[in-house]
Amino acid sequence: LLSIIIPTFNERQNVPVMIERIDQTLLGSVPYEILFVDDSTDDTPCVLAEMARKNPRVRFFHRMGERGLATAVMRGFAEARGEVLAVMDADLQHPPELLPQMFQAIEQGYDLVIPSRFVPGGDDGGLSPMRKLVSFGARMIGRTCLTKVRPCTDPTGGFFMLRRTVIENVELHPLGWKILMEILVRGRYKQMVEIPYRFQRRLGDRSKMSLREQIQYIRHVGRLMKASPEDWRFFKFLLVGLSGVGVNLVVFTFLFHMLGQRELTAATVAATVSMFSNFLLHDRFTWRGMGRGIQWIRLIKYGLVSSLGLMIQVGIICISLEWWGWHSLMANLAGIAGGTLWNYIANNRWTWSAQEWAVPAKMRKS
Ligand SMILES: Nc1nc2c(ncn2[C@@H]2O[C@H](COP(=O)(O)OP(=O)(O)OP(=O)(O)O)[C@@H](O)[C@H]2O)c(=O)[nH]1
Ligand SMILES: [Mg+2]
Repeated sequence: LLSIIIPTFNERQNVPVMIERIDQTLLGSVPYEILFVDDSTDDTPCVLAEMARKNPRVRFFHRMGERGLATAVMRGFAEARGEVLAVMDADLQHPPELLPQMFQAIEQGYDLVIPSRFVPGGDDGGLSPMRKLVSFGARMIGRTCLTKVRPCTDPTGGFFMLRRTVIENVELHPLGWKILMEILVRGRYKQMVEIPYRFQRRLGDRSKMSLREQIQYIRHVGRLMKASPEDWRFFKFLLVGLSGVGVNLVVFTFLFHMLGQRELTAATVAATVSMFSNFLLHDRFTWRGMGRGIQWIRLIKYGLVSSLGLMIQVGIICISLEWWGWHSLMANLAGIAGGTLWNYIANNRWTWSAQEWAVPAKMRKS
């Protein structure tokens, strides 16, 4: 059984069209139920009650005094009887005609099926240029900050299908709207697939998207980062790096402008001091509790990694300036990104590696 969960907030015009199009698409081919989880303040519940009376496949739940798209979907999960669950918006931006193809993918063994506007054949034409920009920013933030979201090109679309096992006994703590991000990070799935689709223009009624939802989204991403240790560590690494820039500037200003030291001397001392402060902060904050043994050894490793990082940074800048003819600002940014990535990966694997180097058993003294 496929349970199609549709959250509604004041969607009275859209509900009948939605049901009709789902029936036209699925009736006779896939066993299904349609579950509306409604928080409306208008007469949508009356429309839903009428629909549920006429159509045995329709059920609805009206939540009194509650709001929130993600929690509405959670309620849908709890009430659903199906082994396969689908979530979609009520305004027909998500075409119901895609449901059979999604269901087929589940039958083929995929755990999670996500229609995407951003794979070849997809299209997000239904949004205004401004909304497109906001949506692009949101996707980039989510995919940059969260490793598990990265393989998905459309994690904010709100249209997906999954096997119940993906969320069974998983504690979900959604905030705001993007329940799919929550599932991508915390869910139990092995195989995920994306299907291209054309995002439609909103049908009827007003949009419920607001600035408040966008702020909630940022908070939600922060919370998910804390729930995934690697992502959180990388964020702390960047924070410490930023603090290093601050330390460097303060020391340089003090030596050069206030004590009148030579520029090169001031820059060298500033770089050394900021490297020390970065090391101490990484040791106590970024990789807290990860470093084994003597701190001096970690400091030497950190120095080596940083020196190589500097070479990588300069190398990238030279190559992109000389060979590719990039603008100096772009070349510098690419260099910083390359060096930073190297530093993180090398320090994570080597300087603060939680595992001791494995010594073969026969070489170990008994
Ligand atoms: N139950 C419930 N549903 C909601 C709530 N807020 C929004 N929805 C529903 O969630 C879906 C998405 O809302 P939309 O207003 O279409 O948001 P959007 O698709 O990001 O924005 P548009 O492109 O302008 O349509 C719709 O089916 C809404 O009715 C809520 O607080 N509770
Ligand atoms: Mg919509």
